[in-house]
Amino acid sequence: MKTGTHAVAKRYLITSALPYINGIKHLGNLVGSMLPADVFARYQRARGHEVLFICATDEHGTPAELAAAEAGQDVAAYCAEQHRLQAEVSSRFGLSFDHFGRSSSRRNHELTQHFAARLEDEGLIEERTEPQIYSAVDGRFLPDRYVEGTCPKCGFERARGDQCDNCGSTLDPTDLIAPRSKISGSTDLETRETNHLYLLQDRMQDGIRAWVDAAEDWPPLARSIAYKWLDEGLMPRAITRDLAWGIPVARDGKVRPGYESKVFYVWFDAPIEYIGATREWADATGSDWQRWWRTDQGADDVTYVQFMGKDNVAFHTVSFPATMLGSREPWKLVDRLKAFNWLNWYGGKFSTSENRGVFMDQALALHPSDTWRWYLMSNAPESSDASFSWEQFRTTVNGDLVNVLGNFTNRILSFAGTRFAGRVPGDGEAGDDERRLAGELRAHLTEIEAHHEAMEFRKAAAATRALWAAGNEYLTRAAPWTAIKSDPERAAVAVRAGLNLIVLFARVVAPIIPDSAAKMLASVGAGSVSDTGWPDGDAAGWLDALPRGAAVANPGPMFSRIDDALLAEWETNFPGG
Ligand code: B3M
Ligand code: ZN
Repeated sequence: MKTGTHAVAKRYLITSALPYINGIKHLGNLVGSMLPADVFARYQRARGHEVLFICATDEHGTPAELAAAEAGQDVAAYCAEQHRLQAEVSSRFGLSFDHFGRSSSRRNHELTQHFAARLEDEGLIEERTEPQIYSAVDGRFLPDRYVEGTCPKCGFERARGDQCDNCGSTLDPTDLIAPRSKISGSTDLETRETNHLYLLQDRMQDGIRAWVDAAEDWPPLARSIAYKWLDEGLMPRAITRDLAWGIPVARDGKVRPGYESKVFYVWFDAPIEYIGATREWADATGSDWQRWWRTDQGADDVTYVQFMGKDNVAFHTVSFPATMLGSREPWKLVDRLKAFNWLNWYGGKFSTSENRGVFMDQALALHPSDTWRWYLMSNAPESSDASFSWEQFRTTVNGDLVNVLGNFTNRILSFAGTRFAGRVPGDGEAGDDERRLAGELRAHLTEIEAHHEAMEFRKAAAATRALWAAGNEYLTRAAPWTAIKSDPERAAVAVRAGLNLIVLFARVVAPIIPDSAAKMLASVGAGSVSDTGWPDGDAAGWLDALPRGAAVANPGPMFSRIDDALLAEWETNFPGG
């Protein structure tokens, strides 16, 4: 039942935005990058394509330092532990990364320093002197987020040096009224001059615009964000910060004089880790990383697809391309970029700092990963923001998985068990009903494929539901439970078709709910998800693919119903609003 050699295998490089290191991610983070990237990776693998799916933790920057300080841990130890926890929960969610790396890896250090050196040699980096807040008590310059004070626009007393969380204005630390150090609380702050490296993105404006113009395959959200930045005009941007934790501003192993207590800015090194993590993967597996990233080494026939939340789009359509294009080296740039809106927690926001919403580890303690995966993908915030509610979660899980897919599987398996001795019936041949069904299945499948190719996940899920409905309607028409008395051969044909539909449904839904798909395949002895791949060939053949006479076994309910009591419990433990 291997996928046929239907088309020429392509190569897909797939990256998910890198989850920040400061704790286990919530469902909003998951649905905005890692999960859809996984579904796309699984789909393309099932189609027989060669996929490299890369992710990593994003470990530098002030939030990492602050979170480590809060946890009372050394920042390196904190990051190592959080990386392990995120890797573990990701694998329990079925995220099938080929590699889950770390932006603090040696490879990323090398690459980041390499890019900075190339950019400098191309005349695209300039050292600038700027006034910055120095704290005598802390004995250091304070990066933006380490300064707090009163917002000059709205009077909020806990505004940060980079922005006010109350009114949303973008700020400079020097704008704050009554500024104080976030580290020591000291108000003994002064403004001193210090140097930073600036990437002269303004000089790359035309090159980047030409590249965006040529990027035909981006969805509207990504294009409009990129053009907004380009139309406003690209500005030189500081790529160093006053921090201890990060990638040293060094070249050929020597720290740049005056940069002893500075590191590269987290948004400079984080996207480079897509390459860094690929090198980590290559080191671990003895593979060739260059054929994925260097267009002179074969990467020109890679399709590179990125997944991210909308707040990350500018960094991927402008800043990271500026780094790569500016190096004047043959790097592979993104071909297709899928951006997501927000999944909200009831009307408000999921919040890591305020611990609002459901986090990945908590979600798995409540219900199996597949039900979350199905719920999140079928309600993905694609064309607009979406809002989580327990009631909606229940409706989706009970309505689609329990009542439709689970019920179909259970009904046909138990009937085969009681009336056909737990075997795929051998009698009778397909008739008009089966031919009509095959035609419908082919049409649904074509639609599902188009949505997966277009990375339209909600639509892919909806079309998958429609496929199940077609199978259900067929069974209702064929009604083997009545036909068994009057026309046992017809009943045998219908049950055989039904058992084969379990296989078809499993193969088609596997990218979204892989564990359940595996269970479904096992129930009819159809091999593993990776063996079976995506259905192709003649649709009539799908209905007669299992060996006649083969044993089948009902594993019991595939999905568990969410009842009123459970719903009430969750609503109490994770209140909305
Ligand atoms: N870490 C996403 C965030 O934490 C950020 C993505 C980096 S992708 C290179 O908001
Ligand atoms: Zn404000």
